[in-house]
Amino acid sequence: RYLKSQSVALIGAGFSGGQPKGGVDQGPTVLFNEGNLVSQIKELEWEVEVEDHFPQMEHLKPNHEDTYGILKNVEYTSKVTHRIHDSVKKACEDGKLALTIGGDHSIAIGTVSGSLAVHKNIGLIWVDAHGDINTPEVTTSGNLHGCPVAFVSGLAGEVPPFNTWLKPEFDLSRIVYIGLRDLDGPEKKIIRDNNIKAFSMHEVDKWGIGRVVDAAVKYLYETAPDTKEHPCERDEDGNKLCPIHLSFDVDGLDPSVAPATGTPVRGGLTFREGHYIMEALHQTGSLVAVDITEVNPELGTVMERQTTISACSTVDPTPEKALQDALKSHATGKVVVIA
Ligand code: 6HN
Ligand code: MN
Ligand code: MN
Ligand code: MN
Repeated sequence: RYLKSQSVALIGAGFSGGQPKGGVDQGPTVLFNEGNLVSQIKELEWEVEVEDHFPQMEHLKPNHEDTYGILKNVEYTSKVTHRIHDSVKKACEDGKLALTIGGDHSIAIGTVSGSLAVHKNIGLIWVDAHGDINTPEVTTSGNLHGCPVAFVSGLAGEVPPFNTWLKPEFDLSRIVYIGLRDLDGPEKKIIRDNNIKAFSMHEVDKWGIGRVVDAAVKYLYETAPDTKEHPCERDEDGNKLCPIHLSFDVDGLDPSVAPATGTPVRGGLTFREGHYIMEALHQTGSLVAVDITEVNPELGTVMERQTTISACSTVDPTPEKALQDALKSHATGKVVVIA
């Protein structure tokens, strides 16, 4: 519907400057190499064009004087997310699925603003234990991976040098959270005051992941802005539709499923709940952009790292594989991934 071909623009965004732990910059490398992401996507009959950014960014280095108030690495993160923005925007203009592999979640400043630049009525599904909506005033860590939703929506205000390129035009009525269970106090207030749609783990327990994903998609479709300038597509019955961007933080999954991540929180999504989200969103036919973030292969044991990589793969190398092969046509939902 929104894509011009079965084609993925795979964007490697191995960036760790949005938080203090090393290793998360190696996410794309291990998912491409150990996780065989490219060949797995090709097996599902998608064309893949790989764009690995970070090698070209080596001259950009963190620097302890690079701060804005309590925020750390602002100039560094601004430069990197601007490049990611340009890549995602280009992929969307070309009608390809923009699949960005992080990197910490600050990269979403680039991915969300990039897809929004092309798809004005896009809806965003944010799978995460955390809200990532801290502003420069309320963050206590100063880590930018806790702030991307505030940056793209303008809640963060004018932060140099982001304000030289970032148009903070994302409307907070266009995000739905799934999997929340660790919000900072001020984030709870921001979510309440802005009436943001959120399904925490409590709602996943209560309704089941099937109903939660249905309700999330229905909400984004029904509330999509439909203007003369940017009219919505419609289904056969005349109901509004909109493009969808999924930003998937692996810490949305339970630490037993994805232990190799910087800020794990117990009580998360199961392996199947993660895959179900991917399958169901694929079936909508409206996905235009996907981010997989916060895979940190240096955290945890070798086993834990493999468990995490496998949770992010298109095809699981366990007995479940036989079943997935049998269901292939429908398993293309996993194109992307991930858990
Ligand atoms: N993530 N709310 C905490 C902070 O530092 O602002 C944790 C953020 C985690 C961010 O997991 O993408
Ligand atoms: Mn630009
Ligand atoms: Mn996150
Ligand atoms: Mn998180």
